[in-house]
Amino acid sequence: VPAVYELFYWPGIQGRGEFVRLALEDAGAPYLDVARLSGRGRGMKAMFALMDGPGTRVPPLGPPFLRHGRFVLSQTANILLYLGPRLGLVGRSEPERLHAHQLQLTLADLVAEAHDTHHPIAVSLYYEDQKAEAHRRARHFVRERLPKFLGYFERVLVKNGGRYLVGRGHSYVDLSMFQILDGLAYGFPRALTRLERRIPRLLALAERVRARPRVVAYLASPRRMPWSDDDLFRAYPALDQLA
Ligand SMILES: N[C@@H](CCC(=O)N[C@@H](CS)C(=O)NCC(=O)O)C(=O)O
Repeated sequence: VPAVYELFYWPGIQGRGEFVRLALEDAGAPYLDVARLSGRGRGMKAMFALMDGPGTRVPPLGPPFLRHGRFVLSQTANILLYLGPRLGLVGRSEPERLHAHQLQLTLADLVAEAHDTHHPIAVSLYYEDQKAEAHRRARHFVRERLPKFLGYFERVLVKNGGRYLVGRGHSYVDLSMFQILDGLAYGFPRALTRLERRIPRLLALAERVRARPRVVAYLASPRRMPWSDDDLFRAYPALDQLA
């Protein structure tokens, strides 16, 4: 019997865990969202115990991480590199898998830069204690970095035929692109609206992903947590300034 997938991530936010959740959900894979459960071997305590546990050969610096049998693996893109072939969410050839990974790592860079708009100086400080720097950082993000990243992914998509970001079919990269556009619509609605006509194929891709039956079911379920201002993307209007 193949071991059930166990995801470990902060309960209460979508965060980086959501890229892994979406893949598991879209594939209809049995999994446990361990830190959100209670009982023996579950919850946040279990998450911390595993991070520092003697059985964890290479400990993660932080969540998300995945346990599959006795194998523990962290880094979002790395987890998806592992899950992709097992869930049928990437093509078969090595070049295609590595290109999917390339795109996923680039999405992770975008996620980090979006995060750093509200935490430009230190993750350990509140947004309120780094507001001036946050505003300055966000201005460059919205004007320079976001158009660059989204323009890049639009080009990649068009070059690949316009339907999928990589290979000949749906992949975890398409799911992650959907998730990021959903987060941007929450955190940077004005900036995204301004860019809309430059990324028509990406937006169409996100709508196709949103309409996938298992994604529809997942988004309507209590397993999908709402966006909030404790998350990667935050609805701070001061950061969503175009001028
Ligand atoms: N590059 C890693 C980043 C992981 C990460 O930053 N995790 C956050 C939560 S989303 C965390 O709790 N990190 C602990 C820390 O950096 O101290 C990934 O993509 O998985």
